[in-house]
Amino acid sequence: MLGNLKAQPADKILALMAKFKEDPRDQKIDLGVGVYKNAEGVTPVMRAVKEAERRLLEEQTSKSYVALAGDPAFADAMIDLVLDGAVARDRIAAIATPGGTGAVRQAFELVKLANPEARVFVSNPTWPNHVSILKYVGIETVAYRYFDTETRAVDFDGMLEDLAQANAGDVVLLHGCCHNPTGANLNLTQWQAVVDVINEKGLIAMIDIAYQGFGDGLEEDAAATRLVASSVKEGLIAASCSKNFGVYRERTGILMGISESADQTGIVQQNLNFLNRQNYSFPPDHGARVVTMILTDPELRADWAAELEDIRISMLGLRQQLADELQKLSGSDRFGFIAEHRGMFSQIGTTPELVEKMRVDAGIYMVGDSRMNIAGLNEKTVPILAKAIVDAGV
Ligand code: PLP
Ligand code: TYF
Repeated sequence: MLGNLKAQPADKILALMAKFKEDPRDQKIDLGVGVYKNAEGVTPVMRAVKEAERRLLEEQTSKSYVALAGDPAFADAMIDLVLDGAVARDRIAAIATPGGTGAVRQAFELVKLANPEARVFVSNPTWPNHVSILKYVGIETVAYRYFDTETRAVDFDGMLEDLAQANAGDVVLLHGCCHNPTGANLNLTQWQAVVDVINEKGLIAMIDIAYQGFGDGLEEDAAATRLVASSVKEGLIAASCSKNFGVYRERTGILMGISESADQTGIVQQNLNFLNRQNYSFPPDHGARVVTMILTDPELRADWAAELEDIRISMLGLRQQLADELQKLSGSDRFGFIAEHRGMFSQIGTTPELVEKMRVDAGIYMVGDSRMNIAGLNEKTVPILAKAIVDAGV
């Protein structure tokens, strides 16, 4: 049986991580996987997380199972963080999941259960796992235009034109903020226009929000998700705590299902619990409990928000420094988009050949689609990257 297995496609981002490790050069720069790193190149445990873990270690008296949906207090805290009352609580069903990836997977499985005919519209480009999980679950994917490789901004007319091709019941997957991989985002007027298409055509909104607090601020980054959630009849929201709480390996995320009316919430909740049971029974608890402790303790929450804000500001500073340096070296404004993009990533919009050239010549590791993780830089490496970009002829 096992001899029948065929090789599976590797994850390009994770493969790049391995390649970086093997590179013996001291001056190499890792702009690959989306993990926050401080100026020393360290991915720290956030202060509030350390403190919550310390308390948990002292106070926790049992590690017995919690519940198929996870701890209800986690759901309440996360629904509040993401939606802040935008939708009546009794319309929302939720399950804790292993990371945002788990939430995305369960969302697609729920779509398949509810409407096997539904197609999922995804941005071109999107996070590669969206496409590969859809394929694995057996859902047809349709790409909508999103990134304009000339302007490095959103091709909004193209996006609306493509979404107009969706049929009633199709799902539109949107990145709540900090688009991965491009860094280019819609403004709120554009979000409203997308909501109008969704409602006019009877589409189902699905939001993946993995970087709340990394773009314009905790509340600002949730504004689009709240707008969509409060304006549509039905929707799905997959949220990740990996980045904004820095709990990557704890696998902490949540899937919310918003029903048209409170009468349906029970059956949605029952289906979500069922999906958790089919896939792994009980979701991981440690990260969720830490997140809940932080969000419900005013002091821990304030300290967490302050540290997250420092992280956000540091990435914005690196963006501006890189845009300035590139303007100086290239004598043109064509890299100004780097300061306009938001989140961890910017796609610089060049060819895989030039990305490879920068890797070989200068030890710069960005993903083949020319996505770079801004947090992989520091003040000293920004000029090195800028020079490599200009030298490669980007
Ligand atoms: N969705 C997007 C767009 C992402 O970039 C990520 C990666 O961080 C995730 C979901 C899920 O991440 P995780 O499963 O680590 O929470
Ligand atoms: O896009 C990224 O880099 C992050 C981390 O299979 C990640 O979202 C990358 C690949 C993957 C899971 C997470």
